Amino acid sequence: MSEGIRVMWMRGGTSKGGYFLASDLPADPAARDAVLLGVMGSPDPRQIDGMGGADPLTSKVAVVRPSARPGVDVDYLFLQVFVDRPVVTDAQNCGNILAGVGPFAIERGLVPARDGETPVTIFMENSGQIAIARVRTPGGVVTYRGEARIDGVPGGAAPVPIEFRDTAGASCGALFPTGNVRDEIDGIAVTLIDNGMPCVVMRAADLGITGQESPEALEADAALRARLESIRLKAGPAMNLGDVAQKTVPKMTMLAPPARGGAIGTRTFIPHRCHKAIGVLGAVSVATACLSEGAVGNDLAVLPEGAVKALSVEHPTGEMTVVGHLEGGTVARAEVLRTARKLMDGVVFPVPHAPARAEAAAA
Ligand code: NQM
Repeated sequence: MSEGIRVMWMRGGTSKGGYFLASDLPADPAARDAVLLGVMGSPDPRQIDGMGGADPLTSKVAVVRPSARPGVDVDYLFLQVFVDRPVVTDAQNCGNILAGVGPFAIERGLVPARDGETPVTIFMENSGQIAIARVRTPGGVVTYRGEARIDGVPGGAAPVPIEFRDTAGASCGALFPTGNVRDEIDGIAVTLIDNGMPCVVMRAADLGITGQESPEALEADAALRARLESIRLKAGPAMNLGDVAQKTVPKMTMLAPPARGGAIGTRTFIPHRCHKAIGVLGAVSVATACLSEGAVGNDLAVLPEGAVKALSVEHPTGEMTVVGHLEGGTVARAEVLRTARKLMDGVVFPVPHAPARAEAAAA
């Protein structure tokens, strides 16, 4: 394809990617994915011929359309474009890219802005769940400026609080898809959990690390990565995800006691690169494990009192606070604070013949 495609490039939380109207992309998923590989410049470890930033966190796409569902404003499909493989997957959701969906939908005229703040109700197609994002719109215009700070992003921006409902078991069918709060794989105690993101939760100490190492140090540890992948490939079918060799789920989170006054320390492989922070729904799932009696993490976490639990989830570049509302001992809904920023709005020119390149690279 030699013609340009309309796109908005945005930072959503601690991720970055292209936001498209569904009507601006090919309707056929294979043709769409070929275009998106070309947009990002994949497969190539440097993504030099595209917009991707040579990191899974900056090789992301949101496809947004008006929703036909009652009470819902827009449908959002998240697509992860692999950096170095010719693969585009919808097998996971992304709560960071989600933070830009509300502002994008208002800016593209899909949702009328109110004066002050505009709630945008979003159906997340990947997991079939609803999120409500509150976007700051003084005078009926989206503003990205503000004082809200999230770790992993320099400076302040307008807050985008997001509420998640009914996230339990979205991808795996149940919060604890094996029916157990704790299992064992390769001799390691694991909690297999899905509260919006399928995650394998382990104790860092059980894998011979402190859980305070840098992402670079952990990525350089080939033996650790091999152990994690062995556990992940076994966890996938056990979590009703099937063969996960070519999937970006489940995420692999190693827990340690908090080191900076938070509730829990985390290091997360997503699943082959170590996250510089932690994913949003990943953090919701990990926080839920910490709040579940008998789960890995429940005995490590420093938990606040009360039915509304604000858990500060520590990660390599700071922390993310997940507010869990408990009902009957389980997390009924969760909230996180994110920010987003429009970086550019224009036309992208994907590398032509991306499918042919993709096949050549896969061969
Ligand atoms: O868990 C990274 C991110 C994510 C996903 C990943 C996310 C989430 O930081 O909801 O946000 O785990 O692949 O954007």
